[in-house]
Amino acid sequence: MTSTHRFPVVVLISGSGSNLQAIIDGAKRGLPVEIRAVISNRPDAYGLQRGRQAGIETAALNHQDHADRESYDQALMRLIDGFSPGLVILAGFMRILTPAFVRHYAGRLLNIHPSLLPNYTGLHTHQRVLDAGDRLHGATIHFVTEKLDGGPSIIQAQVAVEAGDDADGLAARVLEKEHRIYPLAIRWFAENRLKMDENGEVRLDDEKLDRPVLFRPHEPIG
Ligand code: NHR
Ligand code: GAR
Repeated sequence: MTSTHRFPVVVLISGSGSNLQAIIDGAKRGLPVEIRAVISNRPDAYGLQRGRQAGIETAALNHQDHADRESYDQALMRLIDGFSPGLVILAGFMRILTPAFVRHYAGRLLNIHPSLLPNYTGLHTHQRVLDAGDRLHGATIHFVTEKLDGGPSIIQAQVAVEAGDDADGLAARVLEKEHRIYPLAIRWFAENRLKMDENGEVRLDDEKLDRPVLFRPHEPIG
């Protein structure tokens, strides 16, 4: 596929960037996106190296260099908009975004969250799932709205909690699923099959999604 058929995206990260890598690898195998830039709020994020290695433009915009969230988010918006993306992808981006930022990208801002939302919004989800004794965990792709981890969900993948799991082991199994579902949701968006309207209603192939699609690895979906 030529780059003119590819949908322009910008990916925001804070850390390892394994979800970024899944998108980079997907783009090499037909995921119809052009990653215009990888941006990190942490200058030492390993994901910036992954981006450079793939020949993608990278930038670090350190939140510590800004007086408050408003000024940081204004600078981040200017940086992102310089790449004219049709979609902004949060991939392990660890800063809460201001309402002004979220509104600016309304309907074109996705996040991956490591839990079965609406359960376990916020941080440290794996340990909290273990502490609660849950037997089912997973990951969710959702549109970002002003409500933290509260925007409408698109697709979820489930992971069984095993006896003797610790947070790191559980996180690793959840990550494997994350790497499957994020490229899928991004493909739907890039192919114009997935939309969120002004009322926060999500449509996939013109059907209203009242609950997220459940990822089933052995069935051909998408
Ligand atoms: N912003 C808005 N407005 N809405 C959402 O749904 C967002 C968001 C920004 C990020 C990702 C989210 C997650 O998937 C996300 C969703 C960071 C924090 C957090 O508390 C919480 C949720 C998420 C990301 N961050 C601390 C903060 O003060 C900083 C933590 C750190 O730097 O390690 O911003 O879980
Ligand atoms: C992923 O598990 C992602 O779901 C989670 O951070 C990890 C990033 O990994 N995101 C959050 O917790 C957002 N608050 P990665 O950098 O290897 O993609």
